[in-house]
Amino acid sequence: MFDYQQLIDSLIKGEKEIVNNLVKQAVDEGLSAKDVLDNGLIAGMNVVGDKMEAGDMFIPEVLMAAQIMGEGVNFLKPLLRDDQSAAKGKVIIGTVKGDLHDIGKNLVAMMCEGSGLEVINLGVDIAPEQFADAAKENNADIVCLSALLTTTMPQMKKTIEAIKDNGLNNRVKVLIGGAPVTQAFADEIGADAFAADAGSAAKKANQLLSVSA
Ligand code: B1M
Repeated sequence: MFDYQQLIDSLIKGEKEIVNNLVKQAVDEGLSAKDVLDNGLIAGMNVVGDKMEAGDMFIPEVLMAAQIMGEGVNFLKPLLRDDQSAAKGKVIIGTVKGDLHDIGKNLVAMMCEGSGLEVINLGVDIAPEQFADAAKENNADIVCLSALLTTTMPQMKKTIEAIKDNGLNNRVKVLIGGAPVTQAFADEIGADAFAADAGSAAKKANQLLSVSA
């Protein structure tokens, strides 16, 4: 029986080699990549979050955990894509202006790819106009916005306005999320959808596509 707690503890302690070996061991034991992601890496990062919040972990340790998580996610990524069929739609994703958090955003990108969508990941600290330009240039169906700071959430509304100003709002749907983001906030700023986690974000993106088809 695979010991998820050992994986979580090693992620928190920044034990890169051990985490890499445990992720591989879990997959070799036949556990699904999504389970290893959800119950191991994301669960571990959520504990990191709680410890940071409680002042028990500090930025350098958090960054180390984030970097180790990224390596584990890269190992799992090819296993998460459930088919090689043509992309069902095109998604632009990024973290909003002023915000450098990308762990969750990259998980959303990966789950969307894994569900058969083509994903263009703009990175972090992305201005509203950059999102709108990328959506136009790539003829995108969906723009995904991530924010982890209450101080950067207003950039989501500015991005929705920039998309409207580019005459894209009939064609492009906006899906938002991030730890402080809520459905109520999405309704308030006129986003088309909100998702609380990466798995539901991929589902919501596919639902938005089928609605606009
Ligand atoms: Co920062 N940070 N951080 N941080 N950091 C938080 C977010 C914070 C909650 C910690 C705390 O103090 N309590 C707090 C924000 C408070 C607030 O405004 N609400 C905070 C702060 C204050 C800061 C700094 C200001 C600290 C400082 O410098 N004084 C600074 C800001 C820098 C900036 O952005 N300008 C800062 C910096 C950092 C690091 C860069 C060091 C690092 C990020 C590394 C990186 O991303 N490459 C970092 C980290 C790691 C965290 C915590 C510990 C973990 C965040 C994380 O990755 N969680 C975080 C504490 C916390 O969240 N409790 C914290 C794991 C990840 C899988 O979850 O990102 O929520 P999450 O993603 C989930 C869902 O939200 C959802 O799916 C994901 C997976 O299920 N989701 C979406 C995410 N995006 C979505 C988009 C969607 C749909 C769903 O649609 C498009």
